[in-house]
Amino acid sequence: MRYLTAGESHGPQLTTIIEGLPAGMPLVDEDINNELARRQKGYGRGRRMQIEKDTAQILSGVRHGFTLGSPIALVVENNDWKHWTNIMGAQPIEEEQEDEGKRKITRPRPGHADLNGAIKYGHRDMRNVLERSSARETTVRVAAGAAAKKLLSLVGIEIVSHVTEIGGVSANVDRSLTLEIIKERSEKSPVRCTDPSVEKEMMDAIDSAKENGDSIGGIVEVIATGMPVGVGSYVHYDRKLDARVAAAIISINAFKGVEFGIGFEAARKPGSEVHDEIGWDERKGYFRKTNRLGGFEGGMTTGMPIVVRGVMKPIPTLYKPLMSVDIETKEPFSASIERSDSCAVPAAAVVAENVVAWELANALVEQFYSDRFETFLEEINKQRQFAREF
Ligand code: EPS
Repeated sequence: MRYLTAGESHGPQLTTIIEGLPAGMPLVDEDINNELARRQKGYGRGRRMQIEKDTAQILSGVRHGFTLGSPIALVVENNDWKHWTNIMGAQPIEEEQEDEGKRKITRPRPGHADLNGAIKYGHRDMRNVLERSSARETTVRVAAGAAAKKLLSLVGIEIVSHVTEIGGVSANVDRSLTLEIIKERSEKSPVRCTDPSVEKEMMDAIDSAKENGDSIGGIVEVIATGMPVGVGSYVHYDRKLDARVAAAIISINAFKGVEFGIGFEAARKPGSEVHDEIGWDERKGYFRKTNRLGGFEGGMTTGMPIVVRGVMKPIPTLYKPLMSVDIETKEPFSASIERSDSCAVPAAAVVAENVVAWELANALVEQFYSDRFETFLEEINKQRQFAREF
């Protein structure tokens, strides 16, 4: 499967074209819109989220609620576009309108794509970079992921996400919680956290960052259950599924690190406390007695839950800006102040969940016959049975 996204943050719309979902798979607007609504929530977001009410239109590839096998085009309109038609329009503008009409940016914000992107493409107006590097783009990544998530749910794979840390406030992650409870608690929580005892502290941390004109980051965790054993590859570096999942996480705006299972803790422990002992039982077949490796061995799924965490840095757009250099005058200046969120970690958890869903679905589609949905499902179930009886 593949998808491409297009769209500027304050342009008319965001678009994605998805290719490779099996034909005959049920897919309706709500499957996508539910995910889009989840992504818009979360304590710490700025005013933009009050302007937008993200809904996707399915413009191709689906007929009467089922995929056709042809590319699926999804479009999400930007409500904010109406305030930006002059600034972001595709038509040339008169020279005398240039300054006012462009809202030109010449002061790059440290930590953003502004300066490197401007040098890369030769943009003297860094709005040309900012508009596309904005995390607004994650809207349609979630839309694409939502279609993948639908595929996963239809083949018995559940995926959830939650926030484990915000601005140095850590949740006590209870590993005995069921997926259902993680989902229920995180969905109810304004910070998508399963531990109610730290929720307020996380919100206070966001409030104080906002008061100080600052921003804070955090850690999100995605858990997926029900993947068949042996999806991915130990044979080819570019088909190792853990590597693809890691790349998907790091590709989310502002993500700087990723770990599976006990993750970086593995560096501090002996092998006997890192690897998961293998067991067998008649009903389940092979299983691991623990899941410290987070569902992957040798680039392939073990059949245990996939547990992956990503770290998001604080959003670099600050009301208390850091020093930068104006690219016109080369004089030191405070970086441009743009409207922003003080914390987008709860929303980023939903993004992470959906981009991971995409990678898992993609690996399944690649590994199993996938032209017709029904046969695809049968093949996956055959593999599950094969692994149980092996
Ligand atoms: C973002 C800046 C803000 C965020 C935006 C990401 O947008 P604006 O520039 O319009 O205030 O709200 O996130 C979204 C619009 C979104 O949908 O998540 C940035 O610079 O990355």
